[in-house]
Amino acid sequence: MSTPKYKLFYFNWMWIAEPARYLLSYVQEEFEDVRYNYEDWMKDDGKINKKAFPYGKLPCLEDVENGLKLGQSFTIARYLGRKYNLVGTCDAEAAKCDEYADVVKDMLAEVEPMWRANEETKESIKTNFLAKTLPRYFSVIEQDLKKNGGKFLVGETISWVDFLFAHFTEMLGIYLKTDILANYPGIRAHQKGIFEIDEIRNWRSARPVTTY
Ligand SMILES: N[C@@H](CCC(=O)N[C@@H](CS)C(=O)NCC(=O)O)C(=O)O
Repeated sequence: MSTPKYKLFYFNWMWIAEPARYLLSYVQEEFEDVRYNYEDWMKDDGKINKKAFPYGKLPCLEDVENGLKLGQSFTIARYLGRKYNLVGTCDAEAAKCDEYADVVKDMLAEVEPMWRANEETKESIKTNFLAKTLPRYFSVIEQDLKKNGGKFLVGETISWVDFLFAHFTEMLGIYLKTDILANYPGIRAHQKGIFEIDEIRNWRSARPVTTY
């Protein structure tokens, strides 16, 4: 068996590591998909060497060929995008990829406090998100997609942010238990198009089943 070129370390979730898994599947690079048990990680009993990972957090991508151990999920996805020419065709397109990724980051920053919030706070975060945050960003991206032909967010070819955006439009819907794409047929079609790519469909049917 050949040694995989990459090791991706995360928990047994999709959440912020899944765009990297999509990208590695799309470019058909073998990777070791290392999944820690979150409860074991949080025990802090020294059995897991957290210092081996940047900032003691996950995900971490190890690029075996050059020894790089990279933290920060969006940086990991962008790194793979750069390595495999999935960053648009000019600086302006690369910047638009970054812009859409930062939109996702803004949305995540609003919903992530729900993990630790009590029921009442959870409900108010969700209500605010669905009423204000989502329309603010999705109405723009819906139009951008339309202007761009519907298949890809940026330019005429697929980019790393297509995988990231398709993943989070699905993940946020699951997390909020709401059909967040009901008013955004263009974003729904974009997500469907990305998930129908052979390599992505294959990964989605082979990956471990997890809720998040
Ligand atoms: N901004 C970072 C966030 C990383 C992060 O907070 N990861 C969480 C899991 S989603 C983690 O490692 N939690 C365990 C810990 O902080 O010890 C990224 O996008 O990678």
